[in-house]
Amino acid sequence: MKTICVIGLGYIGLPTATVLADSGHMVIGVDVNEKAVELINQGKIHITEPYLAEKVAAAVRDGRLRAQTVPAVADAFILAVPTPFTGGKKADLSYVKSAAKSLLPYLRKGSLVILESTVPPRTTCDVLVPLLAQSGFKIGRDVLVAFCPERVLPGNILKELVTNSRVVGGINEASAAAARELYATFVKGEIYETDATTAEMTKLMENTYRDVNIALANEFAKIAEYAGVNIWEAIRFANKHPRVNIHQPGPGVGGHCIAVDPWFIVEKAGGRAELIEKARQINDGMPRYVVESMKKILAGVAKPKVALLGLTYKPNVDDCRESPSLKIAEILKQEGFTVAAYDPFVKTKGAASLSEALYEADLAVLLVNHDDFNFLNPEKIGPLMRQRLVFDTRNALRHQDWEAAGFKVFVLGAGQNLEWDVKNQDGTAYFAR
Ligand code: SAJ
Repeated sequence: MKTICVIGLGYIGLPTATVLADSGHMVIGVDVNEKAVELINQGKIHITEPYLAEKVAAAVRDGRLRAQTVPAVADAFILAVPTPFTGGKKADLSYVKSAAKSLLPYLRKGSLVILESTVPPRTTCDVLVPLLAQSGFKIGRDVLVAFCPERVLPGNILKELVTNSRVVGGINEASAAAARELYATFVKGEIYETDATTAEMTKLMENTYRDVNIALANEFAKIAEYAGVNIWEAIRFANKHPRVNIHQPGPGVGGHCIAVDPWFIVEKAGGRAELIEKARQINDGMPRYVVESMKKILAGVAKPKVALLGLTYKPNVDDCRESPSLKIAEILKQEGFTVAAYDPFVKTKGAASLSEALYEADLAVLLVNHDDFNFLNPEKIGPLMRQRLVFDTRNALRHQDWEAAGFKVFVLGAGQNLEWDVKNQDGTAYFAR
């Protein structure tokens, strides 16, 4: 049993704190947000993540987790603070720096400091270590330091924290070994030891791999529209190949990880990250592309009203950070559309109800495939709308049901309606659907 101070009680820090408490450690959670600290000490939470509320309540009740606004003396410190952008798509390390400074008075001989926040390569060695050295301790001998990235999927964090494998990157072997010992108390997956910079790069490569793959899917979707192919079908078939795993196209990439982390590589790559940068641009361009598609669907409609279904960055979460839906809403408003939006997970933005959003709309657009939207009933929705037009950017709706209810269905990446109609004036259908 160790005393562990987790600095930053957000989407990563708070679940990590509860899992550590669950494994028998004494955990002190630290956050500058007084409201969050107060809530946690009452056994409540300020974010949404399945099973987290119960876990926090139990850990606080058992006296294994308490929250406060300043660090305390501990055997290990885990830094899980945000690393957003500064202007110019560069990593803002100010939270990492202030967290590191805040723990200086509490370091003791034998302390272990672990950085979990995603950072550009070399940050642990070039930024964190010099800061910690201000304590007067010999870093790497008296105080051990490691970079141990989280790789959990929002929506499934508590499970993945335990089952995923971990990469622990020490500034030296003693640091990596100490970090491994700590994670081994709750991680059931493999734990791989390496150096801190390799671990930083590994984390960034994981999310960049996904971003580039999604960009490829989005590019395929645009080409499919042009060529009269249904991309969803084509990807499904291509992925039957044993060594192919094309991702899913969509209205863009959101969230605080995949849409951000590739830029941390670009920042340090000295112009070598050409594909990575291009992929970011392609994914960032998708909201505009989706709006252009809507404009084609609604060509000739006076003062169109669009109902956006889904505001979060991905299904079944309440997180709207970097959400493509918000960008789409913004562009539509700039273009003079009347925009309504509904999201069952977001009560603070958009319409209060689905029917309010759809009322007298000319086009319904599915942007996020929340499970709740499986229950959309086109028979009921049709009479609410001014026109029966639906645009599915996730290929998630049951299109036959919508067609049966009198809707004209448009699907992102399905080349039956959009570019194809525009490009082919001879009236010949490329292939019947
Ligand atoms: N998306 C697509 N097409 C796809 C997959 C995703 O358009 O085929 C979009 C989603 O709609 C969403 C965005 O990408 O807007 C990102 O969603 P996600 O579910 O892929 O990932 P995140 O951002 O929730 O979590 C990622 C995960 N990284 C990887 O899968 C490599 C997670 O394991 C990381 O821990 C997390 O980033 C993080 O914290 O870095």
